[in-house]
Amino acid sequence: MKATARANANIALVKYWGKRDDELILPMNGSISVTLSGLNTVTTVEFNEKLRNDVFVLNGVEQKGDERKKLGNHLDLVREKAKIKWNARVESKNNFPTAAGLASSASGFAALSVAAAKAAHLELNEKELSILARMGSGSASRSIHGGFVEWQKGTKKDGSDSYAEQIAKPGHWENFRILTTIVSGKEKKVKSRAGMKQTVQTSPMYKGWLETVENDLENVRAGILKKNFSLVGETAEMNALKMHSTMLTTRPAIIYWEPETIEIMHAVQELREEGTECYFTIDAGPQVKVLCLQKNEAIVTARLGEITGLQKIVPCKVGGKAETISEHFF
Ligand code: 2P0
Repeated sequence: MKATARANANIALVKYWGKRDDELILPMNGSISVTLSGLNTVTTVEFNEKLRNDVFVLNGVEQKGDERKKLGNHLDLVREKAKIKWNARVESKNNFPTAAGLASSASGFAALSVAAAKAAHLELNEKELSILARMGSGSASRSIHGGFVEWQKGTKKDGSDSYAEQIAKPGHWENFRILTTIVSGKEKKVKSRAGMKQTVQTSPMYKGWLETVENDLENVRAGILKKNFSLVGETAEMNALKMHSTMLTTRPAIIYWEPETIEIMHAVQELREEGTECYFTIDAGPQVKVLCLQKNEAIVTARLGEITGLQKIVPCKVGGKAETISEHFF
């Protein structure tokens, strides 16, 4: 009862920030993302009757405490569905820094869900996999799919209508690029889960966020289908700034930006003023993702490369869906 899956990270163009149900992980608003090629998590799961407890090894380090508990809770969902009681050994590797705002939980729970379901011989369709991944981490619901993806917030109490669906296939927009910058490999101070809860409870800006997000979803959805880069980029950049203004006005304030984060934002604005179209978006961390088209990739990369403190630029195309693979870690 062993299986391995690989899932890509995703970056939201319209963000998920805030839950209406903490237990089932149901969001306050819908979100749209693009799946990233090359930034992935690979996870092997084996259910084994000889194991006395679940074992979780992440990037070569055995996890205890909260991380193992979260994993165990997620495996329980699979064990319940499959009617099995066995514990599992799980080994997982990210090819990018964990918990630095590069959505490791999205690719992590998507890969875990696909691998665990297969190892338990569950035949789940993509909707069921997205719901399962969502219950591990909200953004993971989107990493089940490739291409451009929308996670419907849903309205039902049981969460059965809150899952992600593909808006457009990876091949739909071949020249769309996401340049992921890495300015700090440090673990962030405020995890998304705690941060978004505080925001919903205390930010006076949160009401404005909810009032405008539907319009952002419409614009980004339409922009993707028409391949209107300006519409997608402008809306995504403003949506990220709106989310960060709710974070900044949370009590206590959540400031994810580092000096380099702001330098990159300025560089993107300058590039635009000079006629090179590009836009930024930022998640719950200091990393900036710069959106551009292939024709401008070299010029944007060169400008970002001049910023000291910027450790790495990872260029990504639109990536594919989560899938099982045949090589296992053990
Ligand atoms: C997103 N983020 O849409 C937003 C933008 C961060 C900022 O989804 O509590 O790790 O596990 O559901 O999915 C990060 O939050 O939070 C996130 P949980 P998750 O990508």
